[in-house]
Amino acid sequence: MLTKVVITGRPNVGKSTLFNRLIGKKRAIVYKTPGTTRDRNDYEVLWKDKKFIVTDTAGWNKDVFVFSVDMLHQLDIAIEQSDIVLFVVDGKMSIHPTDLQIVQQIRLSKKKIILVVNKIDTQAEEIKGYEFYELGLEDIIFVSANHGRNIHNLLDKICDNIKYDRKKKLKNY
Ligand SMILES: Nc1nc2c(ncn2[C@@H]2O[C@H](COP(=O)(O)OP(=O)(O)OP(=O)(O)O)[C@@H](O)[C@H]2O)c(=O)[nH]1
Ligand SMILES: [Mg+2]
Repeated sequence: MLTKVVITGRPNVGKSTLFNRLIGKKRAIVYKTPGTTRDRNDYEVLWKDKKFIVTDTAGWNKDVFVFSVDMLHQLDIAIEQSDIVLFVVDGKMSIHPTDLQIVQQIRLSKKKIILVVNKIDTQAEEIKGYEFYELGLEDIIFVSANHGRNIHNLLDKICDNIKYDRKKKLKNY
């Protein structure tokens, strides 16, 4: 079984843009309006000697500012079906109350979490992203999905958490 990596986070934080960067193609729909992605989107990624499945989750289009029971349910399903959670936040904004709720929910699952502070388009903007350390997550990375900034390091980080390598897997067949 390949490691499953799920991308989650509030609407409009850049999940689909990040997904497209990770798979190296424009496949997920990216749009300025929050709630653009309606369905889950899966793709296999090969990076160095590792392989994993990445999933872009649907945006929560009902009410962006209130974390509803329905959103919680969708989040739970996404987490349950994953091994590693990429929790994406908008580095151009401050921590949103929903971000806190999402972190709490992922933590309960005991799944591996990588906090991806997106929209850090330049080195200078990293300082702004430091406030996300307050979420208390160990693994944090500052990226720009739009510009491809730091995406290689994110791929390395994901792969550091994958136990087997592709060669071993192929040998097993
Ligand atoms: N400046 C900047 N904008 C970005 C970056 N990544 C994404 N965006 C913009 O953020 C907006 C939303 O991007 P999406 O990838 O559709 O966001 P999403 O989280 O998938 O949105 P939903 O599917 O609606 O939840 C688009 O206008 C993107 O161009 C980035 O690294 N920097
Ligand atoms: Mg999307």
